[in-house]
Amino acid sequence: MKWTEEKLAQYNEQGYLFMPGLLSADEVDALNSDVPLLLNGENDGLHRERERGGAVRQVYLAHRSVDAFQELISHPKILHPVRQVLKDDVYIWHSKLNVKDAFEGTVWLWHQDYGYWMWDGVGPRLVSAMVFLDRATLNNGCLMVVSGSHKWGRQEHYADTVTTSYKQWCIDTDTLKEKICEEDIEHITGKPGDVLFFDCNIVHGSGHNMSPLPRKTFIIAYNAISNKPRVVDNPRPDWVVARTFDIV
Ligand SMILES: O=C(O)CCC(=O)C(=O)O
Repeated sequence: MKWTEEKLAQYNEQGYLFMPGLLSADEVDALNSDVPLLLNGENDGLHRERERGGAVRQVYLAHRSVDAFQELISHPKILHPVRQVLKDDVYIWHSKLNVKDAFEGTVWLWHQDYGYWMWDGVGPRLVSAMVFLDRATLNNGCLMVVSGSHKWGRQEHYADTVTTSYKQWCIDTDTLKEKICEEDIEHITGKPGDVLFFDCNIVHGSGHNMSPLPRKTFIIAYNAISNKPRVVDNPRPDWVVARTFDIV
C-alpha cells in the first residue's frame, strides 16, 4: 500500500499529500460511533482541551484505549506511506481528536508542528496523518496549508495565550507577511474518509467554524524510531510526547 514514486515526489515537493477516499464508509462509521465516548468521557485517562464556551476542542490518546482508533494507527493505507516517507520504522508521538464544534470551534493560528516539537528533543522526522471524520468545508474551518513551506525550515514561534482558550505556539505576523504568498495557501476541504499527510515543518492553520456543521478530524503523529526524544529540561507530559516507543 505504498505510494507511487510520483505521489512520494508530490509529498516531498508540497510538504503534504491529500488522499481522498482512503478509508471506507464502514471504517469511518466505526470511528465515528466511538466519538461520543471520547467527547463525553471523564476520568478515563484521556486528556481533553476545551473551548472557552465549554465545547471539547481536543481529546488526546484515543489510540491507546478505543479499539477503532487503536486499529487505525496501523492501517496499511496510512502506516505504509508514513514509513516510506520517513524511511524508518515508526511509533506514535501522539494522537488527537481535533473537534471544531458548530459555530463554537476556534482558530488554529499559523504554525509548524516542529516549531515547538523541537523543544521536545527530536529532529524534524515526524509525519502526521489527519483523518477526516466529518466534511471539512470553507465554512467550518477546514485546514489550510502553505504549499512548500516545509522547505523554509523551522521558523521561530511564540506562545499566543489570548486568541483561544488554548496556548498556541505560532509564527509572528511580520514573518508571515514576509513569507506567505496568498497563492500558496491551500484549503484542504474534503469528506469523511479522506486523509491528509503532512510534514512536521509545513506551515498550517485553520479558521473559526462559522457553520452548523461540526468539523472533526483525528490526527495521528508518527515519529521515526531512530528519532526518539533526547532528555530535555521541563519535558512535556506523556499524552503529548509519548514515552513509550512501541513500533507500530
Ligand atoms: O485542527 C486544525 O485545524 C489544526 C490542528 C493543528 O494544527 C494541530 O493540532 O497542531
